[in-house]
Amino acid sequence: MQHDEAEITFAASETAQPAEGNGAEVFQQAILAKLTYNVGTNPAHATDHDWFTATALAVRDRVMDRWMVSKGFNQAGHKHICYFSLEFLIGQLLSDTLNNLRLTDCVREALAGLGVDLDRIRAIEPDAALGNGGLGRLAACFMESMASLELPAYGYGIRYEHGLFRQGLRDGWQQELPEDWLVRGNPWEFERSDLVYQVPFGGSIEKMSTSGGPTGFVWRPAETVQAAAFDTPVVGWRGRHVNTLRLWSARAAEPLRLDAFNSGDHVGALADRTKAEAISRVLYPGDETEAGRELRLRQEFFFTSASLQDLLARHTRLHGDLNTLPDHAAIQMNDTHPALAVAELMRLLIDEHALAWDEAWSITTRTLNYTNHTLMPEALERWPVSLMERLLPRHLQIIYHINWLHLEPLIRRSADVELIKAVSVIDESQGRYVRMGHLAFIGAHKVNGVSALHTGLMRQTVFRDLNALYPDRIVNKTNGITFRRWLHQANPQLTHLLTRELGEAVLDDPGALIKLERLADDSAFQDCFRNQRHASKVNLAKIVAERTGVQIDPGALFDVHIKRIHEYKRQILNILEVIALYDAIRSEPERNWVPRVKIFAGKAAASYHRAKLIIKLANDVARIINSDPAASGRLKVVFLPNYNVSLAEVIIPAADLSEQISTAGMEASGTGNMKLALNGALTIGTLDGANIEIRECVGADNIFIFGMTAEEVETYRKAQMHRDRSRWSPRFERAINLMTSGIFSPDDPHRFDTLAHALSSDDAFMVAADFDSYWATQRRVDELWQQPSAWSRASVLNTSRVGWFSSDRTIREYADEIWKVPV
Ligand code: B1H
Repeated sequence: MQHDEAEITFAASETAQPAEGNGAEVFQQAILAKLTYNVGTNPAHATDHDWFTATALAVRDRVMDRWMVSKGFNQAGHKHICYFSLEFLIGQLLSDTLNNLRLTDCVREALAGLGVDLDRIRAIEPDAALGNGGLGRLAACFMESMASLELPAYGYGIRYEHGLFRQGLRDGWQQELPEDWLVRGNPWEFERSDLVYQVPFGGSIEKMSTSGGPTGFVWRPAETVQAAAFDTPVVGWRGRHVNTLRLWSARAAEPLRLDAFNSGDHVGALADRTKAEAISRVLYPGDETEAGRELRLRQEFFFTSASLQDLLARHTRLHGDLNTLPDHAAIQMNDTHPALAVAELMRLLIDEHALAWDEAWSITTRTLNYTNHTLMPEALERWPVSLMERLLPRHLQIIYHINWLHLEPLIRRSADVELIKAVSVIDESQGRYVRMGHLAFIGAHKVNGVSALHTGLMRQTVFRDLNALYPDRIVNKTNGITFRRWLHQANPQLTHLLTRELGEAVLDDPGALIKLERLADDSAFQDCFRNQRHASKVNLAKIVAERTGVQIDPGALFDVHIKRIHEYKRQILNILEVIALYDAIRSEPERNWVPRVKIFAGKAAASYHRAKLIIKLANDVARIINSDPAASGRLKVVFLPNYNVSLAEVIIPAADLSEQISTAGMEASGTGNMKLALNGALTIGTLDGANIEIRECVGADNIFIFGMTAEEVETYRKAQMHRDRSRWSPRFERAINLMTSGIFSPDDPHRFDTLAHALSSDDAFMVAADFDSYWATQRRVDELWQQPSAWSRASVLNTSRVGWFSSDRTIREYADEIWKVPV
């Protein structure tokens, strides 16, 4: 969507401008002014952090006018998108903002004139780590793409005081350390002290009118928590459009009970405050594991309710009639975490705005949409009915009625009881639970999966029966990533090469990357391509040395496995291959082994003991191999601590091989796979998630596919073959024996017995079954690496052919088929 230029000029000239122009000198003055008047220091005494804050504030000024114009545009009657997400994994913002405003060089020069190095001060910015992994990062990429496509959009979430924990390693064991990104202030956000909503909890409901049906009730909550808004501008490409990320912070309605305080109960006086503020205190660190805790439900309702109240207030102010809500707003629920929106929107419309049930239901189901991100049973949210009754009694009542209207036609036509049980929002198989996926599905206009395979599996498995009842509701929207962050900003060396060969247009149009294909066989270009990659690898080697003390050779093959640690992602398959390779190197030291560096990074959920043991295994294996002269120059193993967005930005441009080796059918999409391929890494992967579509784009010759397909996994499981140890290959057996021999854990030889036991009793993730295929495919990787020109060709083809994975494409599809807004 294009702005009306006249509208922009008019609105911009109405507002106060910061000093005109973007020259380095002007910027220098602006930074100095911020340093003096906002930070309160001077160049002689300024710390790097002071310089960072002053720079961020000066840059932020350049966003304000366009933000105001965009806000006017967003509210001028255009349909807007509200992206509801419990996670926004943003990372740092200074580099992103500078890149999108095309101000990086200018600010670098301005700071250099003041004796300050931009790279040094931008490293100081803490990551906004308000997410666990792919789901949260997707939300951040989508926000950036929506701004870049000039699509009116708001992100809604929680302003966690503490984001995802910092990962430390003590003797190879993960330690969770608190993360405190806000302690030194956040220069990007604006507190909207006038924007506060009341979010009720608990209490009881009363029937007010004698008429039957679900209306005419009042909820008398026991407690009310305030949601206070903090806004962050989301700057689109070339600064053309700026959207808002609105995050809610929780506060007590009554921060201090003065009577209690005065009578000497100083702790009790603050009890309400402590309880209320707990809601936005910390991000739940579980990734694809059911949190199932009361505080989590409070978080989910808190942000959903505040966001809906905000949306309805805006709509009422701009348009009056709530019946037109679906014409002016589309809400996207990022997984089921905001699925209470179905009941809360109904409650607000019926109880607070006096609409009839049918009217309210029509509005709700035309406004809400739901994205499913996982089919793993343990990640499907269910809330005990008893908990919901206590915390959200009115919502439970509304959910029962929704469920009744949903099931009644089936009951009337005497449908099969098993079918009714399967599609019911209430799971009564063992105890009583509210199935949030079902609620979201029934309350949504469209339901989408995040890759072609995943969407197909949604239709066949978890949502099979609901899909039969609502056959057009499920659609596929394969994930994407923003190239502004994951190519232009993270990899300036490659970007420079691309613009040199393809012109600046490649920055605006990811489709233009395809023109690189003609250079894939050009040896001079291949040299340039290898040179820029080498520079990134030197940079990563330096960071590895600083953070782990391990020296790695930038000439070796960098084999990278970076993501959350989870059994289905199969880091252990990779580690067992490392063990087997080490074993082979020791038995045949004279062979011409390809020098490899295995690089791991990722966090494990704090309570996921097996994942934490896998981290320890990686570290133990690394320690032994890295100190063995027999492996020297051939194999190194590195576990880089505290994987986060900023570290990903350093690792990805330096990766030669991208490990995407989940058990087929289990990784809904993956997005790291796209980032790595875009930056020229070849993928070794299973036919899972978006790997399948990556293969279609890059061509089967330019990707290493191995292992069972999702269908084969199903068959294998049904035949119980994953429980059959006699199927183990000798090489796999030997790797397991080495793991449990104590050579990697002489201090505790039995340390990894539980891992081995899990693999031998119930190899749920098919590690043994896929091992030989993985090993053989890794040897094909070795062969290709030994032909530098063939490797570079494949690498160039990866970069040139993955333009389709731009999140701009994904957002266009959502806009077109789900939100029905023009782009
Ligand atoms: C994904 C999650 C997730 N799927 C529960 N599900 C969470 C579930 O805190 N929780 O309770 C947190 C996260 N995350 C990921 O979404 C998929 O595993 C990836 O395959 C996918 O690429 C990503 C984005 O769609």
